[in-house]
Amino acid sequence: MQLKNDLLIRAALGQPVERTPVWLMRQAGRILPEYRAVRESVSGFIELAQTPELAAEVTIQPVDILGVDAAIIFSDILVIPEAMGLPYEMVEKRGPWFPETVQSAADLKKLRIADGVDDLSYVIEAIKITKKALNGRVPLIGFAGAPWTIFAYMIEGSGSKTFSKARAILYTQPKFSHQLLQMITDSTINYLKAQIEAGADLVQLFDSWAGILPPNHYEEFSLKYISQICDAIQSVPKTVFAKGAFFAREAMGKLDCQTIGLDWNMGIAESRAMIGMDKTLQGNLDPAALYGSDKEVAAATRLMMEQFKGTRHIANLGHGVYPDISPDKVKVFIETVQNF
Ligand code: 1CP
Repeated sequence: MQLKNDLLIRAALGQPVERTPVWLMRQAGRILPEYRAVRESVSGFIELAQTPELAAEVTIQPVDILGVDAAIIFSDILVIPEAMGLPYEMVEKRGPWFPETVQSAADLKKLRIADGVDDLSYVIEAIKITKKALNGRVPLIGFAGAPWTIFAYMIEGSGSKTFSKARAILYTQPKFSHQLLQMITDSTINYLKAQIEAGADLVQLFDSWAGILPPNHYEEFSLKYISQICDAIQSVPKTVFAKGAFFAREAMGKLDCQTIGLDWNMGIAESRAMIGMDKTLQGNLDPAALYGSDKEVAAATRLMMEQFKGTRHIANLGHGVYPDISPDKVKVFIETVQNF
């Protein structure tokens, strides 16, 4: 299926584009009343994510309603631990929770390397339905968590401000840490390959907890595994978004991927200098800028666009859109990019 709007893919590959493509991290599951209506028709996030027709519907909503240049498949990064044998629950208003966690090498017996097609068939089915329904209007982004971020949830059992248990284990049980990270990496490669086979046009790795590691541990316990994933996936463009990993930008410039995501703390000119000219940069408006008036949102967006001007760029926020942002402000952001 030929894409009618392939701006995202061309921008990722560093090919000429008529204008900068734009999408938003977390565009599918947070801000739209139309999303909440679908969400309320089921028991919760997990049922929604595991019902391919509904997952496809909420994936496409931001394309129809907001006019973004890409869709991202509705799922979560935590489907990987579940597919490896560690199920999670989504606790209303609190987030993910794992009844059982992994703490030492003995626990690895509970786990298996996930097969992307069999263990995650509901995501694969949702991608196929979405691709058909999109009919080439915009590219579909597949995604997974980066191994370190998934490891952090598997050890901790929930979200955490510090993920101190997960960080402690890197010091106390480095061998076990590497064994678990390798199992997550192998599962993620299988999963991303299955997503691509089903129709994903580009894939993104989310390393949401990159910024809590010291640089040496980031290199040893995160980048090493991200690098394996980038090397294993060759058929579509890859984006790596490592939130808070300002200290690793030079190293990220050497990954076998096309795009590096910037968070809003990362200076644009400085990041370009560290990462180099042969990567596309994605980002990086402060999500809080969307609390401003229409005029203020447009001005902040134009300031960001000016700073990326003339180099490879995919416009986005510096992290996920906040749940209480008005869809109208999101539209101002999108239209300002598209008219720039
Ligand atoms: O929002 C979308 O565009 C839909 C797809 C999507 C994506 C890309 C969801 C649905 N989750 C994610 C990624 C994700 N999930 C990340 C990486 C991006 C980021 O940093 O924001 C992370 C860290 C998670 C883990 C997660 N899932 C959290 C954070 C927990 C913490 O540590 O504080 C939470 C709250 C969830 C739940 C979740 N995921 C997605 C939705 C729609 C929800 C809400 C669940 C509900 O409706 O009850």
